[in-house]
Amino acid sequence: MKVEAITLREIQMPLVHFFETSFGRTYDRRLLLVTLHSNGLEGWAECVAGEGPFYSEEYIDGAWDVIVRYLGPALLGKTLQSAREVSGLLARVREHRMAKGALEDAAWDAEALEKGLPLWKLLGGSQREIACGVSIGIQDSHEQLMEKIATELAAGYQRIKLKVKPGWDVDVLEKTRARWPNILLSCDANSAYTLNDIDHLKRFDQFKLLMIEQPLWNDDIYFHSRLQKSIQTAICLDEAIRSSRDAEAALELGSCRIINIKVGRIGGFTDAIAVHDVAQRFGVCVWCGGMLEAGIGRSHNVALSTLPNFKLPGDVSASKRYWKEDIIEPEIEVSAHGTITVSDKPGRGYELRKDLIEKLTVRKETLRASSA
Ligand code: OSB
Ligand code: MG
Repeated sequence: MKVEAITLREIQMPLVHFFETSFGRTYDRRLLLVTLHSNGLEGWAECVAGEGPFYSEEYIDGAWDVIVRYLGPALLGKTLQSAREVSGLLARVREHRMAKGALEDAAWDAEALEKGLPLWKLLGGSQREIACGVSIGIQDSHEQLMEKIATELAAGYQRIKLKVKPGWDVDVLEKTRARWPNILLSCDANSAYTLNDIDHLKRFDQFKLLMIEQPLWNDDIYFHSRLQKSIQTAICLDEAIRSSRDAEAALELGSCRIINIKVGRIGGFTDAIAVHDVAQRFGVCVWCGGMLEAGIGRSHNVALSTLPNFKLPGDVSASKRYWKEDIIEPEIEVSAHGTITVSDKPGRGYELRKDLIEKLTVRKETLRASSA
């Protein structure tokens, strides 16, 4: 695969319903799509950097800039045997994992097409049907939240995750458990608490949660190990796990009992698979997180979720929960028992709606190898 050109484009899509976490509310998404052009093939990926640096330090304009200035030039004109070589070529740049991940995953997308293999098989996946859960944001009222939970359970989703923060936590969990005593329930704090909240977090134990996701600082591993010793609820790390080294450190320290894998946060499929493998070695289950992706990122998450240690329902849910119209065809659909069945078609298994993508594009730039 020769990297002849890379196209960046920003598309803008309004969410069907706003999404609120402890770090803020989003109504409209600005999405960076990356296309890698090679021998007439196109590999596509979606950069998961947000509109602002609030989930992590990365954000769409920063990702665009670092790709144009540094990451794109490091790849252009190179001939790759495999997408696995991409991370080595980009390693001189520190961090910027979401930007790197988009380039690497576009290369995986192209490699799957080149080899005529479904992407999930190329990644080493084995599960034909993946289990789906939903992440439900902070709402304007408890009633609105209860309604949303009821809708998702009726749709068949296997696990409900509620976003929490101080002031939107114990009451909300209590109401949910009172109405649905037996569902698989978890919560995600996106770093809204500190060690001063240990007594408060102990109160979560009564709700028999599957896990609490990233309660403490986004970059912390050590203090989560202290917290895990003090609470019964299993901690799941999201933000803090950026590499397989982080995963190993966290599992050795006992900082978590579950890991959320987001391919963008970790910087591409190669390292996401490495985190999956470390967790498997420790006998710890993983699940696939989401970043409010449109269809390209969503289909990549589906492919990753087929690896054998993705044993818990992920945040990989139907396109229609987020978008009036998704940019892929068919859209991601979830069965009445809360699963997605993977396709046997080569590549990501979902066609692009290029006319729609074009219509949504607000900015576009193609980078080419200088001496090509
Ligand atoms: O922490 O998992 C998170 C969305 C944006 C940023 C961070 C997170 C989330 C979600 C949504 O929880 C998951 C989804 O895409 O459905
Ligand atoms: Mg999370």
